[in-house]
Amino acid sequence: MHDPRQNLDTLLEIALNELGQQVTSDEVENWERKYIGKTGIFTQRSRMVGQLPAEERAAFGKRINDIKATLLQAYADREKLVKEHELARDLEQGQIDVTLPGRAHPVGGLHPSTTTLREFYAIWAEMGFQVYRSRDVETDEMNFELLNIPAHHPARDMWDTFHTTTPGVVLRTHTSPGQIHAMREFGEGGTQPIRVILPGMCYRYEQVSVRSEIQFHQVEGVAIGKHIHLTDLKGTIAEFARRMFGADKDVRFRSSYFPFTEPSMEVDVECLLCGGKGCQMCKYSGWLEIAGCGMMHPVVLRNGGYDPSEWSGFAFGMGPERMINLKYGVKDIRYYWGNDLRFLEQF
Ligand code: FA5
Repeated sequence: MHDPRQNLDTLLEIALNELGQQVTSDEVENWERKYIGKTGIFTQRSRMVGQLPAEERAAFGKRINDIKATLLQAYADREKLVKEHELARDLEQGQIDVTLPGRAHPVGGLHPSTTTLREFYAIWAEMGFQVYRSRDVETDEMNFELLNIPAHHPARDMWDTFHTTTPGVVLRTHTSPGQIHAMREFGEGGTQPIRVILPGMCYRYEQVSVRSEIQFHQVEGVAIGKHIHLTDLKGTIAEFARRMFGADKDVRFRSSYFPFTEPSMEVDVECLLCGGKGCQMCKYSGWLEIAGCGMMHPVVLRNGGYDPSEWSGFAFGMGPERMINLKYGVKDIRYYWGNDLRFLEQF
């Protein structure tokens, strides 16, 4: 076997040169196997140390170790460089354009009834009315009796009622029982003025049609004070209509009947579609109905704890769904609870 020291410098130069030409991780790995791996050229040389005379072995061992250290360092440097290049190339080739718009997630919106109720709250709040919520399930007494509608009264026919299995307990047919709750809660025994609106769901056992649902919202309003007159009621409602439908819209009051108000009226607003000329929506009358209202009946005031010889008040009840119909020309009230997104997404 030839001298293990032969051509060591040349070999080192060749090895380093060759390393400089390896451009992929695989090539660098092959280089490592060829020169410094288990069976690599320099490893084999170092194993041949036994063939040298004893006094020369230490010097050779040191030399070959220095060479191997140089090669190991060069190998590590090259490997790092090649890996960095490969990473940069992978990143460039496998690039994802993060600026592309993603898939849109469907986002829910507010139900048109909710939006309209909020519009109501804002308008009435500006006019000094606070929101008071009362229950959906009522006693017959609250829903009818205390509102001056005794059991025998023919006016009960105006409200087709859902009764519960508990005798005397009904789903409220209107928000008017809230009048009694509000008077009793805020009136402090009939000594304090009140201005509240009472929004909420009402239920009626009636034939479902384009105009009538078995459940719908109402917003009741109550104002009680010492000198409240019919003119206050008319002015307040007209102002509400002006803010809700626009300053150019006229309102009119027609006499009507409710057992809990005296006198009673229905409120109409000038048709939003034809401006009063007459069209299909207003059934060629030029007017659209928006509320029932009146001066609070003395019996009702008394039931709420007020002395009607000293106190007076007005009340009204509006249906937001029918109002949205008017405002947006919705032709069928059944859409509101029909769960059809094609309808709901239009608002
Ligand atoms: C009442 O319920 C009275 N409590 C209103 C009132 C309050 C008068 C205070 C005087 C003083 P009416 O039954 O007309 O009145 O209903 C009031 C409003 O509720 C209607 O104008 C309408 O907008 C709405 N409404 C009534 N029934 C339905 C229904 N089936 N579907 C949708 N909206 C309805």
